Amino acid sequence: MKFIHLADLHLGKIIYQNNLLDIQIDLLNQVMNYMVQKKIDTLVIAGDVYDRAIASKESIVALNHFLEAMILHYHKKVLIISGNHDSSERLDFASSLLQSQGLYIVSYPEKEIRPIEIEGVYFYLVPFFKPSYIRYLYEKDDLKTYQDAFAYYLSQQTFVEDHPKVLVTHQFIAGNKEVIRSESEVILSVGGSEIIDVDLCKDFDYVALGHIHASQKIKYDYVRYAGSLMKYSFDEVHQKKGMVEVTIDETGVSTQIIPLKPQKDLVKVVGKYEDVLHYPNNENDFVAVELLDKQVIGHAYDFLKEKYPYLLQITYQSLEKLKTNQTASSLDVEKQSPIEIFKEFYEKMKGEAMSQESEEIIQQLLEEVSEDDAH
Ligand SMILES: [Mn+2]
Repeated sequence: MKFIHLADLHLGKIIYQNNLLDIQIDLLNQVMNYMVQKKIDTLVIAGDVYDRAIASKESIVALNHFLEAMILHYHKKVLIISGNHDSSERLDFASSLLQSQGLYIVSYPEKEIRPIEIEGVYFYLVPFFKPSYIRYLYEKDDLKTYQDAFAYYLSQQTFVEDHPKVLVTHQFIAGNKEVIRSESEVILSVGGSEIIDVDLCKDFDYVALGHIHASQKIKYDYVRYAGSLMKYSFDEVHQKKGMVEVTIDETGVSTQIIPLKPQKDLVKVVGKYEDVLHYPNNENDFVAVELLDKQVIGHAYDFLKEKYPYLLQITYQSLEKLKTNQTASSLDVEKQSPIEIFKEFYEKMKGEAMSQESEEIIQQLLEEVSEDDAH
């Protein structure tokens, strides 16, 4: 059988005041057309359907239209889990209503997963969860980390042995190599590690991941992040976005990335002001211009905006470098004595030099602190 794996749609996302919904709808239609054309009957969406917990009305309407066309018109099956950006309650709404038609939405981890069998392949849907949810679900107070909770959750399940099985999840699964991250992702765990070892899911035939926005495999060919539907931050400009076409048959599992073409792309244009003004392309794209000029050009924004109507950002490479140098020079603090650093800080904050009296107090405090340290 074949299915399409998508993730991180982030419907209704806004970048620099531009709502991306129309572009996203067009991309979803590209997915639908491809599936119709290739007679692929199952779509898996591995979380972050909406960009925010309180999704805009337009993005809810857009998703409804898409699902209606997919399920009622084309009789496709759609499997969805919620991600860390989705509100589980909102995604859960009416989820049991359309199961008979082929829409499966799981927004809370089930105590015992009920797999969905399609053409002999078993799909296990595991929506995003925090360790606290698993502690509550099984009354196990000792599950502290994401890794603990995920391992325990899987250990409580029974999986089919004699059929291919697919895990769909939205956790930060990582292997021995560094995962390519982007600014548009949100960190799952504040303090503590959110990382889960990929080897916990190595017994599946395919693992459909969501959360990380760069399309990539994790240690194994059959463990994949689909990546986001389109580029959502300027550090993603060199990433290729698309959907994963997964084939499972007697010979095993194979994947193929099918590129998606957004009506407007996110691009970075680099060069000297005079050159950038005359580059031939990208008039219709969301553009970040990085200027190589040594000096700041007055009115650059206005002129560049005429050339690139969707100009979102201008930066200067030389200024960026300067910033880095400043940070480097502030490392000199290591060579200064604590009282010198304190005096400098005081002067910066108060706009005047520290009085002799204050200096003595600080000096005394510093000595007390360093005595404490010595113990
Ligand atoms: Mn995401």
